[in-house]
Parts: sequence; C-alpha cells; structure tokens
Amino acid sequence: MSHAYDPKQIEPKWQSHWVEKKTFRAANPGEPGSEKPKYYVLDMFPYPSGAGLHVGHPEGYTATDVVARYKRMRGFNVLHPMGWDAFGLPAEQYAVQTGTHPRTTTASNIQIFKRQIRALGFSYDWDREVDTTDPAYYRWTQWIFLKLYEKGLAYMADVPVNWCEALGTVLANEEVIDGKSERGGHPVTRVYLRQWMLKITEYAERLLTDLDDLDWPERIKAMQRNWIGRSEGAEVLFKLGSEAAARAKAAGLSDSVTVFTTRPDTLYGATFMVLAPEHPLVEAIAAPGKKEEVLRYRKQAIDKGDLARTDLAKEKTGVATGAFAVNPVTGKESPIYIADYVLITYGTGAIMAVPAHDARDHEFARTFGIPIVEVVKGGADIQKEAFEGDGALVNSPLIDGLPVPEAKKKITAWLEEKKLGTKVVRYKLRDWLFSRQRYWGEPIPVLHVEGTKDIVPLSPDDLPLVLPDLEDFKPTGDPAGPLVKAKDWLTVEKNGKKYRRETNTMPQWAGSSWYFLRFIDPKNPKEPWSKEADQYWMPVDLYVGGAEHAVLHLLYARFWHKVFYDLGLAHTKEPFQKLFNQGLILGEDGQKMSKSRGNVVNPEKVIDEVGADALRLFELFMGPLEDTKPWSTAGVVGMRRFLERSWRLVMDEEAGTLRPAIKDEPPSEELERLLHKTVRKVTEDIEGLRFNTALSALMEFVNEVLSRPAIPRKLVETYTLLLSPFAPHLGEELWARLGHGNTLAYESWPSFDAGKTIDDQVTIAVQVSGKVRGKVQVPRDASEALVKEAALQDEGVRKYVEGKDFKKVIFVPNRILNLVV
Ligand code: ANZ
Repeated sequence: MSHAYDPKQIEPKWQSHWVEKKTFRAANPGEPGSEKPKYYVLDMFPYPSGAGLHVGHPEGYTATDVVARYKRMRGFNVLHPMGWDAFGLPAEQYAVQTGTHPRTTTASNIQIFKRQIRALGFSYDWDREVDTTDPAYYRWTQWIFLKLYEKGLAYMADVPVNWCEALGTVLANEEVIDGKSERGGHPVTRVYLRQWMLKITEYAERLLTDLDDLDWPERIKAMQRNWIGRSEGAEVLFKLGSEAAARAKAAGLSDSVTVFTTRPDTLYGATFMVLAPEHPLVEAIAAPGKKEEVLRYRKQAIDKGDLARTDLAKEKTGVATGAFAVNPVTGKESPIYIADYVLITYGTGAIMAVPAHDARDHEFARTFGIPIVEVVKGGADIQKEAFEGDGALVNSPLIDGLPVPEAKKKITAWLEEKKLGTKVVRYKLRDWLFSRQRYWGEPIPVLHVEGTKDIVPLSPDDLPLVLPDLEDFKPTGDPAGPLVKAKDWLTVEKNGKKYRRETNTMPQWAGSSWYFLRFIDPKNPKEPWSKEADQYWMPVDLYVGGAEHAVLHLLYARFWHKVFYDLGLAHTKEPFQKLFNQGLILGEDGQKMSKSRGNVVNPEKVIDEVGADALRLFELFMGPLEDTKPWSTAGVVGMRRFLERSWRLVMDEEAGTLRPAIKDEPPSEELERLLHKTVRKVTEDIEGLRFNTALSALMEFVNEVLSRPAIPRKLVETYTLLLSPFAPHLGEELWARLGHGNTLAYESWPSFDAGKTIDDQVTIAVQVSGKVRGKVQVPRDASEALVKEAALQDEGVRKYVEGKDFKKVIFVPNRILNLVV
C-alpha cells in the first residue's frame, strides 16, 4: 500500500479536529489567554451570493489566514472572524422572480459559503460568526440608528430618486442605464421623496485629516481625499439688477445671488453668471418673455443625471433668464443664465462665470457670444482657449501684477471688509442617502405621526423591530416601497394616537459599517459591544479586501466609528489601522472571470483535484498579493508537487513511517546556515505580506535538503512549522507524524540568529569593460586583489583580457569587479 501524500484523507480530518477542539477560539478580555498581546486580522466579509465562492475570495482570505496562524505562533491572542453581509438587492430580486423568500435564499447561500470556506481550512473563530440579517444583529444596527438620530445626525429631506412608472418601483442607481431601467428598458424619471439622510458631511474634515496617520495604500487614501473633495474658496455676493431685484422681492426672495468660487482672483473676468436650473431664484427673476423657455429647460435638466450634466465633453446648453446682476468689483451688469452644467447640489448652486480661465465657461461663452476678458496672463490666445494655470493678474485694478495665490488672498480680504464675500471651505462629499425603498433590509426604527411630519423614534427597548414576513414581493406602485403591503405591521396605536411605521429600509452599507465591532463581542445581549472588548481588541490591526471598497464601505465605516468615538463607545479614532488590497484574479485567458466567458474557476473543483493546501499555496504564489494576475491550472499542479516533495521530506512512502534519513543529530554548519536564512526570509516576508517570495524560500529549502542521505530532525521540524501557516493541513499532519501529540497552532514560531543568515561565501560578477563575462566564488569581504586573482583564473574572463592592459579596475566589495581594457 502506498503512503503517498493524500490531501483527501488529511484535510477533512484536520478541519473537523479544529472545529471540534475550537482550536482558533480567541480569548475574551479577562479569560485565560487574554494576557497575551492581541492581534485583530479581518477579512471584508462576503455577500453570500447564489453563485458560491469564487477563486477571488480565497486569495485575500488565505493571506489573512497565513498572518493569523503566524501571529498565534508568535504568541498573540488572535481574533480572526468571519460572517455574512447578507441584506441586499440580489436576494430580493430573486424573490420577485421566483417567490422564494429572501430569508430562505440567504440561509441556503450562507450554508454553501460556509461549507466552501471551511473546506479551505481557514482558522476562523466560528463562535463569532455574525449575519447582518439576524434580528439579534440588526437590533444593534437599529440601535445605532437611534443614536445617530438622537445626535441629530439622521434627518429627513426631500431628495430625488429614480422612479420607474412602468415597473412601479424606485430603482437604485446601478439599476438605471442611460436613463432607462436595466430590466425592461423603461423610462426612469426623477421624483422627490422624503428620505433619510445621515450627516456624514459634519465629519468631512476629520475623515480627511485622520487619513494621514493610517497605514493604507496611498492610492486608496487619494481616492478618499478626492471623494471628500475639500476646496478652499470664497462666497461672493452679486446684487441683482433693479428689475430682477424687484421681481425677486415681490416673490419674497433675496435680491442678491451668492456664488461659490475657488478663483476669487478672477472676479474682474466674470462676464456672466450661471444658476443651476433648480436654483430657487430662477422662476422669480426670469424676465416675463423668457419664463416659458426657462421652465422648459429646467424640466429637461432635472431629468438628467449629474454625471451627464457635468460631462466636460458634452456640448454646453443653457438659456438666458433676461435678468442681470452687478459684478461687485467692476460695477458692470452681467447677464444671468441657467445651464445644466451648474449643479444645485454643490456650493451655492450658482457661479460667476469666467470664460477666460475656465474651460466650461469658455465653451458656454463661445456658444452664446459672451465677451471673454483675460485677467491672468498665460501666453496663449484667450479667445481660442481658456487658460486655467497660474500667472500674474492683469486688467484687475485691485490686484494687478500679483500671482494667483496672493491675488486670491487680497481680493478675499477686500470682499470680507466690504461685506461682499467670505472665505469658505467646501466639500464634494454629500450627506449619505440612507433610505431604500426595498424589502430586504433593516427596518428603520421610527414612527410617523399620521397626517403630520412628526417623527417618534422607537425606544431601544422596542428593538429589534423585526422585518415583517411578506409573501408577495412584486412592486406595489407605491414609491414608499414594498413594506406598505405589511398591513398589520404598518400602523401602530399607542395611547389613543395613530402612527404609521417607516416603510423605507436601510441600505446594504449599514450592517457592514460596524460588523468589525460586533465580532469583538458577538453574543452581548445588553449592548452592541462592551467597553472592555473595545479597549482590548480595537483597532483592527490588518484589514484585507478588494479595492472596489476603496471609497464607500471604508468611508461609511470610518464615519460611524468616529460617531462611536464621540459617544464614548470606541476608544480609537479610526477602525482600521492597516489596510491592504488584494489584486484581481483573472481567468486563465487573462480576461476578467465571468459566467458568460465561461472562464470562472470554482474553488471546490480545484480542492477536489489537488487539495485545499495546494489551492491556498497557489493563491499566494501567483504573484504579489496586490497584483492583478491570471489563473493557471499548471501552476496549481506545481503547488501540489511541491507539497508532495514536502511530504517525502518527512515520510517514507513505502513504509508509511518517518524516513530513516531523519536523524537525531545536530545540523552541519552549512545546513544550520540554510535553516536560519530560510526562517529569516519566511518571517520577514510574512510580516511584509510578501507571501510569494516566502513560498519560494520554502521551495528552495526542500529542493536543497530532500536528497541528502541524513537530515537532522530539527531541520524538518522547523520546516514543518514554517510551512504550516500556508499549508496548515499538511503542517498538522507532519507535526503529528513527527511525534507531537497536539496541534502546532500554538507552537513557537522558529527564531533565527541574524549572524547565521549571512553567507561566508559570496558570488561576484566579473565584467570586462562593462559586460559580464564570468562569476567567481570568494570569501565574504574578500579584497580587490584576491577577487582579481580569482577572476583571472576564470576561463570566460581570461578569453577577453589576455594580452590586454587594464585601463581601470572598478571594484564593489561583495558585488562586482569590472576590468576595463
Ligand atoms: C469662478 C471660476 C473661475 C471658477 C475660474 C473656476 C475657474 P471645485 O474646485 O471642484 O470645488 N462651481 C461652483 N459651484 C458649482 C456648481 N454648483 N456646479 C458647477 N460648477 C460649480 O470647483 C469650484 C469651481 O467650480 C468654482 O470656481 C466654480 O467656478 C465652479 F477661472 O468660479 B469657479
């Protein structure tokens, strides 16, 4: 009988062992084990989709698992949890199509995901599993909402949503393509609905500045900074011309327009103004003959998306209102237009247009024949193209000759003194639209007083507010969402007063904005998490996930965490100290994996063919974790071979016992050196998340040692420990075969002696006139004379130098000898 490496036998055995023995249970504060330093390593928890796991998932999960296992062996109390982000659109859409309740779909998808994840041997503490759709979990999501409401951070406002009349439902932005519904291609219009908003803008400055101290990829930080979009500038007051002012006053509105500009220095070049079509002054100030055209344009603009409106390439359209405003420095009257490239949602919804120095204004001015006045000297012909750069001011009496930054300061001070303007900071970040007209989400725990706009939040004791069961998921045609169908649930009578429940639910982002805090204290029935757990576990030391979450999830979670900090519920300002993004895994054909291309790799199939350890290894060996890289079947097979070699290093395949070559004797000096070098390389590479090169070092080690007639026991034991975070099933099996009774999960990680990791022989490249002609082995730190002597004995080098004089000799100790002839 053969006793070859057999993952089908080894892997399920160890997986059950770990589950039964709760090997990876993290100690809670106060419990034995909690005296150790803590390490919290987190994966972005998945949405359990119907398609099951995809080979992209295990890449990040394997990386964090290696770190978790390594840290345990380094003496840390490691928290490594997994859970399910299970509310969301796909389950609901599936319910609409098939009538299967999302709860049923979700439960079966979770089962599939869990089975697949377990088959990969990850060292999660399953006692901490969370599911965002479990009332015991979302009770606290609702509790957090009540806290936000109490702090004035949750409010209602009339906000545009995508309404599809034909489907009778509100659509998410992802469900709208070019103004049509993704399903069926029906027209989508914008309607205003009263929606819940969260005041993330109140945290804009902190969300920005606190990025500085985080150990995150620079690219992700830059994306967050752009999203927050801080601009410094000024608000400037333009008085309306007399006719428009009279019309505005008659309508009970202000007789001036305030604009937001980041270029107050260009004020002398502002030859017209533009209001967003939705600006409240528009209807009032439009001259009688213009009104009809203005209102028609406004209607069209409202139905367009912001992205289409601000597209630079798009032709500029607009309409003159017939009204004028007075430029505060020139005293001249400028015409007021409305145009859809000005958005109501940014700044003040009104701009001073400077065609000479802003490309969009330039295009608009050319289309409408408005004068273009140069105020910053740039060189090019300002009539042909806008100059947006820096330079000296011209045609601007108050600030002539000054460079742009000084001109900005001076003109802003002047405006402030004259009470015509103020310095302001603006953010692109908008408040977070928090309600969805959906069924499969957390109910928002508030009551509306019938017939009024009054809101009564539920008491925390009334939580969870359980999502009522619905049989029928078809849209109702009521924009308030499917929950209006839950007739018994919808209305509440209390003390003789009638209330109606909120029928909007929370967005999918809600549950994932705090799950990392539930993991630290998942069973707590009295609070979302305890202070002790927060003190002990937070912040997350390492968070790994895809870069697609660079902005929204990470920004929302940071925002909530800052609120928790302000409430005294969290002691750190930031939740995720170190972030790492794994790269995308492409299909074997180098294309993005997709069902339609037929290039999707199913991890269960790979496990069946080569085993989970081989799959884990390949996920990490493919290349640097952050790179995008294609799948390779041959590569997976290569990993399997390497594991077979590792098995044969320890085991006699014929006898099924330890190899006779394994001897209880100390390693030679040479092997000792190899061992220390390997320990050092693997240790440093795991710390630096360079798993592919750590694996190369392990492979080199096996190749070097495998065929030796005598192998010291210490060597294979150390090797087994080093391999175990990557191939934990094989690691445990070999460890047991080497005679150890217990799991190796808590064995001490091998240490190295730095002095023994340096070779005493070095290889030096020998160049002749800059071209490499040979290599020589010499003792470390050998002198130039010695290296030269060795070089001249080398066949390859001799050919090129014989009979020639050396013009120069360049020598870099331990690296290069260049003989210039
Ligand atoms: C005059 C000006 C002159 C401008 C110039 C730019 C260049 P950021 O940097 O993105 O914050 N703006 C202001 N509010 C707007 C709105 N609601 N919709 C569209 N555009 C708006 O952009 C600020 C600049 O964008 C502002 O500065 C304003 O144009 C325009 F040579 O004012 B500027």
